[in-house]
Amino acid sequence: RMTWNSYHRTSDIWGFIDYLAQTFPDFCKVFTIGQTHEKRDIKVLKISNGKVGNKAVWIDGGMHAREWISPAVVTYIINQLVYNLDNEPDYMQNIDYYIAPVMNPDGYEYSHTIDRIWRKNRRPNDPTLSGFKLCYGTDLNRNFGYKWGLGGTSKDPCDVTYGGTRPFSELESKAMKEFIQGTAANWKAYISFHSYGQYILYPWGYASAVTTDYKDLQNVAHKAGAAIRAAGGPTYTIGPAASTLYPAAGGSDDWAKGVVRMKYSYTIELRDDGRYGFVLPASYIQVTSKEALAAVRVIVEAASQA
Ligand code: 0X9
Ligand code: ZN
Repeated sequence: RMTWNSYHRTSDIWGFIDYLAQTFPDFCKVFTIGQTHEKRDIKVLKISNGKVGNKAVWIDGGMHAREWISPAVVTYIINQLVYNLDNEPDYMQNIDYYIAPVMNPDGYEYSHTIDRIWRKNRRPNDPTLSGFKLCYGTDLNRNFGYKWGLGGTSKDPCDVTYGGTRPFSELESKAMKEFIQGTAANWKAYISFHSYGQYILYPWGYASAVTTDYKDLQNVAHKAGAAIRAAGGPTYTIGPAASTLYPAAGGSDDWAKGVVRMKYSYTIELRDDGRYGFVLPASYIQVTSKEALAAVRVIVEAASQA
């Protein structure tokens, strides 16, 4: 059973979305989009009222293993969409949601069992690339194929920001790419939940430049920030990722925007401001989820009009 008073393991989260698909087959469907190096499934839940003409929104969590608040918030959003959509505005009801709560299951499990602050996936790297030292994992948020390998990416497989040997070298990022590009959906928004720092970031992340439509993304981000505060949350810092946080190429948000052309592409860095950092106590799950849901409503409304 899913709760929002503690952090859950991957198998619980898969059990939760499989249960929803079984219980509400007209409304929920699970896609297993791939498997990890350690043979765990990577799953996406589609939630849709089936109306023709719905726009599509992608939401993911758990790309970075140690950011436990991210899968917790994403499962909260799933629960709200499945059990309370009637009480949401019309624009929330007429959307096809594709939601991947744990994009990096191997890393997430490793952070629960062995190393709480693990970030990358868990595929072993070629030791000849790092002076014959065996190092594990690629940073999935440096492995996407838009301006891959530019600033903020390491070529050393032992580093936490190692970008991989080529774009989509990793099973997780490749599965996501193939599913998104292979699905005939009218993609309008991309939301990736990370932590921590309380930011709403939009492209570009690879370098300090903005998109031609950045005003639209900025306006919606500011509305989302206001909605977070109205929900009782703190002030989230807003801006283009590279100039607001740091330049980092190969991010999923840049690929969603630059290649798939999902107009409203965001990375949301959830709580907190650094007091607990990645090790955010579970007592913060519900407040963080409520404010994240408020931000999602604003982005979905914009997507519905795009
Ligand atoms: O560095 C990242 O991947 C993200 N921050 S985190 O602390 N969660 O690791 C920020 C990514 C912002 N987007 C891009 N740089 N494309
Ligand atoms: Zn992250």
